[in-house]
Amino acid sequence: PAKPKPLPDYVAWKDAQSLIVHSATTIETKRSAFGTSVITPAEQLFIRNNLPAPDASFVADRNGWQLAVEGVKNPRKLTVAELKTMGLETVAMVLQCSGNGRGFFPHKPSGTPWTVGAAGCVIWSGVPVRAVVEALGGVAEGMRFMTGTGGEKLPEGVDPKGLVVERSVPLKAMEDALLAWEMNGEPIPLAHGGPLRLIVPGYTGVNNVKYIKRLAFTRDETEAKIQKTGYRISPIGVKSDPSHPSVWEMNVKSWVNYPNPDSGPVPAGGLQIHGVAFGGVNAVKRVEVSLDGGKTWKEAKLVGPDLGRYAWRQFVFPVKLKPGTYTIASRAIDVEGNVQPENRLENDHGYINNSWRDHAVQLTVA
Ligand code: MSS
Repeated sequence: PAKPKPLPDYVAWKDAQSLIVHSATTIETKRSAFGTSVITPAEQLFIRNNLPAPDASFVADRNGWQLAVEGVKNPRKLTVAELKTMGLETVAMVLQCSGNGRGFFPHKPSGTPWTVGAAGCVIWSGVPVRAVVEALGGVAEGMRFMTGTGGEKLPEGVDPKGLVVERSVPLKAMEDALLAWEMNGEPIPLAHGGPLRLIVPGYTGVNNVKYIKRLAFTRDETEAKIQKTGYRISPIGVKSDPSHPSVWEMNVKSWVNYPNPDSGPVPAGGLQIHGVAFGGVNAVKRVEVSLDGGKTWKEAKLVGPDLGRYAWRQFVFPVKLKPGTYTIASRAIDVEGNVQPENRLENDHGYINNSWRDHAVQLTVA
């Protein structure tokens, strides 16, 4: 096997053993590294940057970081210090890249071939966007989207629209959105968007804009390339354009973390199959496990703390297995009755894969 790539400097503090370095800006958590205590430690959390990560000057004065709020009755700039006086909420949330599971698409879409590890469940603290909007007189009339702009310095001489990480989500997403400065009990690491990040619970990774410098309520979606033609669901072979649906809300999904492709053959006897399940914007209701590739299913046990509708649940399925080979799959059902499907939604860029068949694992019991 190829020698694993070392961690790039800006994330040298991460746990190399738990990670797969695809590139300096795309780093995945190993399936075998996900534990069973719900929260993903920062050291193990995946990284995805569309632009190179900014330098440490961004977090030199965290409280002095400025956010411009526009599209409200009284637009103004606010520092993080001011935001901290305006409200405080905490949310546990699955942060998942739109392309998580892309590695299972047989047409080999361009982009990182993530399997399960472009995801984690993390806790964010910050001020509710609602509270900020209220303090600034409310959303201006006719606005339909909430648009966040990443603070990366863009190279000169190029059209900023082509590069800027700027995403629009439907206005209703504002209800549970946060402007967060803390993750898992610490100031948000620069690599994960400190000093200030827009958190849109239930929406895929790209909508959670790091180092946010502008929050605007807008009539239309941004013209930025990452929104206009990027992160849309188009048929295989068809270039995405604004007529294709944007990647916004996550869908119901689960996968088994143990056993996994790294765990190898296990001896006959008792085994605790475990994994994670989440419903995107809905809480997950139950999880079923199959040992025979989806022919028969039995209900798994949800274990560990329930950290709310946006977090994932751990599930456990205790079994006693005789020697043989097994195809172990899990299937989540959310509170709205949405069932994780057998098959992926085929699409050119390989987004939002929640197929239980793709995520199944082979196990040999000796
Ligand atoms: N933000 C910014 N500012 N920049 C960039 O690049 N990216 C995205 C988000 N945000 C970005 C941002 C993506 S795309 C993702 S996933 C996320 O982020 C990730 O996160 P972390 O923290 O993990 O790295 Mo896909 O859908």
